[in-house]
Amino acid sequence: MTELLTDRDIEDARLTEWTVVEKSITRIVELTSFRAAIEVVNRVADAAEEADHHPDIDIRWRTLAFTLSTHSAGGLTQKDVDLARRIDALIAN
Ligand code: HBI
Repeated sequence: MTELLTDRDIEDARLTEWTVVEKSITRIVELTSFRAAIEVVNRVADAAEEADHHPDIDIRWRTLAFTLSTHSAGGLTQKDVDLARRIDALIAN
């Protein structure tokens, strides 16, 4: 069973670009074009498949919203923190 993280754990993870929304974390990012947004989505899809952990992805023109939670645990786990960090790195590149 993947351990649920405490609020303190999430604070300590210092995911400064992410917002805690109930039992998930969300990041919204605006890219320079729709194509650029889809390129990021495809890279995140590869990372999600590698991690076997998948964000909810909302695509609105060039604005993306990623939402992470561990469905099987009913909240936030280290898997969400790890993938959030990978998404941050993909967006930064
Ligand atoms: N993605 N966000 C998220 N949360 C999960 O619990 C999850 C997932 N992707 C695949 C997955 N779980 C599998 O391990 C099965 O639990 C469905």
